Amino acid sequence: MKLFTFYRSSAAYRVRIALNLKNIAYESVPVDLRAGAQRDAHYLARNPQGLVPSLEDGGTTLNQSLAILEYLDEKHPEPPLLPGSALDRARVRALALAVACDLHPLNNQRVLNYLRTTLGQDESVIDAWYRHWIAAGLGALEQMAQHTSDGRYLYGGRITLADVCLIPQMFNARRFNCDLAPYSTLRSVVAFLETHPAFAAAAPAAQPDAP
Ligand SMILES: N[C@@H](CCC(=O)N[C@@H](CS)C(=O)NCC(=O)O)C(=O)O
Repeated sequence: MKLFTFYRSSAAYRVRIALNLKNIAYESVPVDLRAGAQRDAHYLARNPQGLVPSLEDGGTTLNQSLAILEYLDEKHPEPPLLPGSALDRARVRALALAVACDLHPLNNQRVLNYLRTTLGQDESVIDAWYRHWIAAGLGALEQMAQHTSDGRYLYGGRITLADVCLIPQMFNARRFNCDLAPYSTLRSVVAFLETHPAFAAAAPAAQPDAP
């Protein structure tokens, strides 16, 4: 498999964690988002949205990290990223989607660049935007986690899709110096999981394209 990735892309980070958890060997192909490589014609032919990650498997390319995660889980079921019952799966997906669908897209590079360039906003406005959506997203997730987490995992006493989405998002929030003090449950999960070998090897600093 080939993973088209960027070291600090949180969506790519999710897929790296899953590949590591499942012990799947892959080649990293860096796409430099700072240089706009995601908009090169070659890459757009692979991923018309101009976003990382993309995963090539057996000559076919897959896009969208959540779709890729579920594909990997179906093809390589051990260890599972989703629990056994329909109800538990729905709850895990709700946690994962709160990050991947509602929080992350608002603070994506292209959204911040649009505010900065097309709409002419200065860095203080960009920062306020970023922090606002982090606080709204993580605040709600913390409330959810207080009902579902044992302080080590977001849901159900084992690693799930929800943790795979949480850890990269918390990395991003730290990178932008967001105040994480209000999210004690989320911080506890991060502290527990970030030393796990699959998570540590997927971290931005451990990537071949990291500066
Ligand atoms: N929903 C997509 C989001 C992918 C995404 O937003 N990737 C970001 C990096 S985390 C990206 O490629 N941004 C490039 C840009 O904004 O130009 C997924 O989960 O794969």
